[in-house]
Amino acid sequence: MEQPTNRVFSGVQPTGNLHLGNYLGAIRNFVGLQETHECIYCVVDMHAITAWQDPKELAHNTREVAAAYIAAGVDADKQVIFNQSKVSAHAELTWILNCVARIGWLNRMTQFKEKAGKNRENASVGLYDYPVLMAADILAYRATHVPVGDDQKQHLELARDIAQKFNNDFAEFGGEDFFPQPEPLIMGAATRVMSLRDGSKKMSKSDPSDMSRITLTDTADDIAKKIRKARTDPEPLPSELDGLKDRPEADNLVGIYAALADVTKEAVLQEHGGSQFSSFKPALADLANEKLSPITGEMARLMEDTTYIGSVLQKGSQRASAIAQPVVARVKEIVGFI
Ligand code: AQP
Repeated sequence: MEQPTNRVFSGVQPTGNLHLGNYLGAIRNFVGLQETHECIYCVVDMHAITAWQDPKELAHNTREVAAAYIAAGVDADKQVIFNQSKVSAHAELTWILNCVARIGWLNRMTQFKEKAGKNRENASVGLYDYPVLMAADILAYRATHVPVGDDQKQHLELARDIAQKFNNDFAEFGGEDFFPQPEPLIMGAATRVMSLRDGSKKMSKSDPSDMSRITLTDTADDIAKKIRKARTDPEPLPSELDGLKDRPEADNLVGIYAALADVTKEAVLQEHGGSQFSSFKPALADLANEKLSPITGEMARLMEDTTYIGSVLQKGSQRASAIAQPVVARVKEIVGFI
């Protein structure tokens, strides 16, 4: 079985409130990679249900993530866009990889600890097993590169460990070098966008405060208001990167500006160093609106056309299955299933 050398896989959960962190940390990078890689972009609805989702909202949010991929610039004809639950290879491979992964490895996953919180006994088994499903997502396509935000780094390392252990455990049965070691691609000036209300917490879909995030459905007024009210300190912006140390909120806004303008944080500080937030924030709001409004507008247009989105997901899932099913069939042979 031929091993691809430049196959990208990534996904976003359809859990609503798609935000600037998802865009800058992941979706925007998906677009650039299609120039050089074969890309498979998944709407990971099976991951989404590891926490309760209203079924009607899940369906809407699934279409919305697909619309965001396309509106951001992913070519739905050339690349594969689909939702995870339509391709049974993900679930099938997860079971086999569950038997490769070790409980001790999963116990170290910080995302589970954060998401389960104090009420760990009441978290779903799916939430605990989330990283193994993620490994299966990637390995079912024998993907070589995975563009993600910084928060997913640990899960990627686990996927690499699982791939390595599978290859070792089954080396003499045809498993040697079967799975590649997927490389994380953590790109850009905003690999971890922080909450607008608290510079120590990442911007997230599940934050109860809508003011903590800029979403891909926000209007220009919403964006301006959220940035105006973003928490900051009383000092003006520094002119050097060093001056952002111990100023997490300032650092975050500068990082967002840099990522949106596609320049370095140093370049932003060269231009805005010495400015008060009262002048930097409106400049950031204008830039955010300039970059996001074409995407927001196109997403809204696509969301009106459920037939089109449905056909993209349908066609994408057939193409995804055609790649993943032979891989899973080979894995089954390797482990001895008849
Ligand atoms: N704040 C962020 N900064 C940069 N990248 C981020 N990503 C998420 N938050 C940030 C990246 O977006 C991709 C999709 O994420 P996801 O939807 O699969 O799950 P998540 O990481 O759990 O996202 P959220 O928004 O933070 O959801 P909740 O609130 O449910 O925890 C991933 O590549 C992720 O790295």
